[in-house]
Amino acid sequence: MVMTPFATQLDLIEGTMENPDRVVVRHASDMRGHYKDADALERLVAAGDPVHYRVYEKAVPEVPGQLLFCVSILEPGTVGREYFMTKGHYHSVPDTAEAYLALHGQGYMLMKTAQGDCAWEFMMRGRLVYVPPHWAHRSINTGRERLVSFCVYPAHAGHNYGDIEAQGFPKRVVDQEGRPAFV
Ligand code: PAN
Ligand code: ZN
Repeated sequence: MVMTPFATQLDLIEGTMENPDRVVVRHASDMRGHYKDADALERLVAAGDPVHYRVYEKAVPEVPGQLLFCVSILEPGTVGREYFMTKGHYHSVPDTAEAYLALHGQGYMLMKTAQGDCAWEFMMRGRLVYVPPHWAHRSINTGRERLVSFCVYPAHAGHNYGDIEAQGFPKRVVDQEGRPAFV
């Protein structure tokens, strides 16, 4: 049986999707273990546990040949000196890539491989970051506005968060006198 074509409407500045099938909302409390300054994160949780980021997706069958796509909105801010970021993950099927088109705001895509390579790419409106297969990826909002991006990847890729929770990334991105620094 063939699948029926569909369309959806995105707001490229707000980062919202009309009639999403799934909205993932991650609060500060969902980010425990990811920031260096755990006390600063707990203060943020106690002060109202604000939303860190939201991801809007349409559901498609998660099998080879299909594409998953999403828009995500990462709020601006810092935990201690570290900029707000996503959890980050490898794909469970490691040989699957992902393309990220930045739509609004400024930040970085931080990437690493299990072999110890680390890379980052700047994100601003119109920049497309290609995350090759085997690279874990995390987006980081280093600007003062929301970082909005659109991503697309093979629908069977899956998400492996455990390895990042266990090992983190080789670099942290911190505010040094108002500018991002990789430490
Ligand atoms: C994105 C991410 C999204 C949220 O859709 O899932 O930006 O980041 P985390 O999943 O790391 O919390 C993606 O990379 N999908 O594969
Ligand atoms: Zn991904």
